[in-house]
Formats: sequence, structure tokens, C-alpha cells
Amino acid sequence: MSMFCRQCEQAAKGTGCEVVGVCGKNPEVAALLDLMMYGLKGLAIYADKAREFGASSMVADMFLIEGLFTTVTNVDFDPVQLAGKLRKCYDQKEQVKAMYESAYRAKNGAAAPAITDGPAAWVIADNLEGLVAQGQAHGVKSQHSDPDILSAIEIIIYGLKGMAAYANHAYILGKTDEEVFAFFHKALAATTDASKGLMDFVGIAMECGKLNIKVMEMLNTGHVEHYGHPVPTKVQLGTRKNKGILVSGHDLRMLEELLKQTEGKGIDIYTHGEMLPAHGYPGLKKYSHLYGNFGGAWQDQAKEFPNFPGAIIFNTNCIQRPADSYKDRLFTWGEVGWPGAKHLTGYKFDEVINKALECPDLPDAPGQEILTGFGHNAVLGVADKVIEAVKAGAVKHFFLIGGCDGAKSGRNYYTEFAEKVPKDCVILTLACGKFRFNKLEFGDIGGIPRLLDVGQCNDAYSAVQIALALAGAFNCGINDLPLSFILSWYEQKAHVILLSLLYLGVKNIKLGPALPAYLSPNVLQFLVDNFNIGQIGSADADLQASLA
Ligand code: FSO
Ligand code: SF4
Repeated sequence: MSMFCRQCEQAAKGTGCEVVGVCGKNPEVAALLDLMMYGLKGLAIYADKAREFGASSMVADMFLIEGLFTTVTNVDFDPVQLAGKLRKCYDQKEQVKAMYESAYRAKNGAAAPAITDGPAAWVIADNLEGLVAQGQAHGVKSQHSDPDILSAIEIIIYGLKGMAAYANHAYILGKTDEEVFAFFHKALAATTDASKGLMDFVGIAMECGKLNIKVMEMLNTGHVEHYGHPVPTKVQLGTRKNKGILVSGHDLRMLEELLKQTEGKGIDIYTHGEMLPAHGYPGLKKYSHLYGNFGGAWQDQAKEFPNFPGAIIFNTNCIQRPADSYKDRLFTWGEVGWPGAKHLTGYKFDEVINKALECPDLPDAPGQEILTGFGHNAVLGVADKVIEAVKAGAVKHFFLIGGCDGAKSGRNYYTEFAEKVPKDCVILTLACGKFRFNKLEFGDIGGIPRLLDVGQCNDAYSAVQIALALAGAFNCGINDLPLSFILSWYEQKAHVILLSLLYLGVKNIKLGPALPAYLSPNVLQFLVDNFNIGQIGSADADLQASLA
């Protein structure tokens, strides 16, 4: 059985995974995920049409977002779980179809024209084998025969996947938005519309970047309303002697519920990877058993988790194949799935808590402390000081060195770059790429730390707010600021943030370690011509170019 996927930075040979995913996705799972995309397009087509008649369904709107999130890299590898989600997808599509047809009839007094082919007409197979066969017939390349249009369609689809992950987190915090739902449907339906041309799709991709800013803002508001503005906070690394649960992913609400349920139980809670910034939120740091952060970025989990003898739970990506040594104490939650790992739903964490209590104590091995919590509120709170420092020449340049980490050796570039940034420059960072350099000592400039951890990948919103405030203070555009974007990407959330930056008109971004395999030569040229985006080169040359 073969497969084809090139949605993440790991795409095999820089072109696409065809035998098995570098992420661990096998052809069966790849086909089920392709079928999920096909089914979601069918759902979107009907939801888009129903909206024209003022009809919508919150259940279907949210399912579409969860379904897209499911297809993000390193989220769901469980064929049985995926088959269940496909059944739900089909049911939702049929329900929205019925909703549309009745809204149409009510308005026009006649039956809606039937859609007899494409994803809207999909009828679900009744067993796993059939689902896999259906998925194989609707793979990535089947979406368009023109390589440039296919490239633009993939840019939109991966953008929608990334945005769905953020929209899902925002929903969990009570934030939804009608314009966002409508865009998901319109954009996904448009990818099946043969009458659309390349520039139509380029326009939709830019709109995706725009809407993603709104979604990240909703998520930011949700975080702040629930947990307060992040404040600069020292985070303990390593472990201490006690029972422990390690929480990986991005979801703060899930962490909060677990913190509540473990209070007074003799269990310490540790963050992993992108959960690190949780320590900066007043509403979470108030729990004294939120002890510290264990391990580095996601790609080191199989090497590091055997050294964490407690229970481990993933609430979002990036999960990898678990080693046997910790598989029996690994739990998944939300859209995450791994065959054989116990999946928890809702906010009942008894099983993971009981597992932690059964496990041996963690070793008494505390490490150093690092700083997090420099969201836009904290940074703009000292804006006067920062602006003064720039005016006085004490701060010459800002670098946003952010994005995802990954396994490739070329990612050492980011460590080297951060180390070589001159002492009179400030580094803003976010997402899991920071684990490459966040334990290094950068010092400060007149009390302003030289390394400011803005937060998770979605806190790109905060970074944009900081950049906009600086631009306002200096009465110039973002591109005129002494600010360079040195970005690393891995999966679709980083991709949609890139679309947001392009929508904001940010130019001269350096992206790496490799450029996306789904950019056709012409589409890449378009991005170079319009945004002067470029692949990272050598740290020295890129640094020199930024400071020139
Ligand atoms: Fe990293 Fe994974 Fe946050 Fe991504 S943990 S790679 S861009 O999921 O979302 O930064
Ligand atoms: Fe390959 Fe990335 Fe697709 Fe996994 S998600 S199959 S690593 S391109």
C-alpha cells in the first residue's frame, strides 16, 4: 500500500512521504486522514450553502474544526479512533445536507438541486478496509492536476488545519466566532471548485492568514480571561522526589482541570514542550504542585520520557511512537490518538491520576531555572524602557527567533544564530523551537532580559502586538523596524502563522530548515517576488544581512 503526504517539514527527501511517514504515520492511517479531509470538504460544501439561507449547526461547525485538527501532523495515529471520527463526519455531512435542503425548500418552495458527485456526494464505506480504499482514491494529488493550483490549494488546506487547532483551543475556553466558522466552510468548499483559478486561491490563502489572526486573538483573550496575563516567571527544570504527571501539548484548560483534580494528592504536575508557558499565567502558577518543566521539544520525547517514571498525557500534538518502556503510562486526550495508548475524554482524569500514584517516585534531580511569561502585556508594560533603550542606541535590533523544533540537524542553525546575536540586541522567541537555546545565559540590557519567551506558537499573536506597538511608537511600518523574523517551521500551525505574517505584509522572513515541499516553483517565486521570503542560509550571513 502506498501513500503521499507532504504537509510537514519532515516530508521524505524534501518531496513527500510515500512509503511510510517520517512522523510514523502508516499508509492505512494516511488514507483514513485523506478520507477525513474529503469528508470534511463534503460537510463544508453543504454548511457553506446552508449559511446562504441563514441555517447553521454549532455541532457541525465544531466537528469540522475537530476533524481538521485531527489531520494535523502528529495528532491522531489510531485507525480505530479515526474510523469512529469518519462515521461522525459522514453523519454530520448528512445532517447539514438535510438542513440545507430544508432551508432551500422553505425559501424557494422547491427541492434544492442535487449534488451528485464529489465530496458532497460521498457515501461512507461500512468497514475499515473500505474506508482505507476510499481514502486512497482521494489523496493529496487528486485535488488538482495543475501543480501551481494544487500548491495553492494545499497552502489553504494546511492553513485551515493550523487555524482549526487554534480555533479548537479557543472554543474550549468559550470563544467562537461566526465569521470564522463561515470562512472555514467557504474556503474548504472553494478548494473543490473547478471554476476557481490560481489567484482566487492566493486570495483565499491571504484571507486565511487574516482570519487566523482573529482566531489567535480569540485564544489569547480566552487565556487571559481564564488565567490572567502571563507574568515573567522562573520555571524549574528537572524533577523532584514525588509522584508526577507530565502534560504535553498546548491546551491550558486541560492542564487547569488536572491541576484542580490533583491538588493535595501528593502528585506534582510537570509541563512538557509547548506547555512550558503555562507557568507564566497567574491562574495556573497559583497551584503549588505545578512544579516545573521536564524535557525539551517534542522530537526528544522517546529519548526523554523513559527518564520520567510517572504518568504522561498528551492533550495535542506532537505525539510520536511511544517506546515500550513508557507506553503503559501514556495517555491521550482531545484529538490525539495512538493505538494502544489509553484515550481519555472530557475532564475526568482519575485514570491518569491513579496511574501516577501507582508509578514510582520521580528522581530527586532538579535542574536550572529558566524564564517565561513575556507576553505582550508584560513586554508593553515596560515599553517606555524598551523605546528609550532603542532611542539611546542601547538596543540596536530585535530578532524574533521562533517556531517549531524538529529532528533535523540543520536546526542547529537556530542555536548558532541565537548565540551569535550581538549583545546589544534582544531576542523574542515563541513555540517549541526555543528549546534549542532557552537554557543559555543571554543576560540583560539595562534590566531588559535579552531573551524574552513570548509563549506558545499561538502567542505569535502577542509577538505581533509587540511589533505593532513598536511600529506605532516609532511611527513606522513593521518592515521599517529594526526587527528580523528568523522562523523555523514543522507543521500546519506554524504554516498558518506564516500566512498571518504574510497577510500583515511582513517581508524578508527567513524560514527553515527546509522550505515546504508543497510550494511549486512558481508559487515559491510568487512568494519571493512579493514578500522576499527566503530559506535560512548560514547563521553568519543571515545575521549580517539582518543587521545591514
Ligand atoms: Fe511545536 Fe508540535 Fe506549537 Fe507545533 S509542539 S511543533 S507548530 O505542534 O504547535 O510549536
Ligand atoms: Fe511525512 Fe509530515 Fe506527512 Fe508525516 S505529516 S507523512 S512526516 S509529510
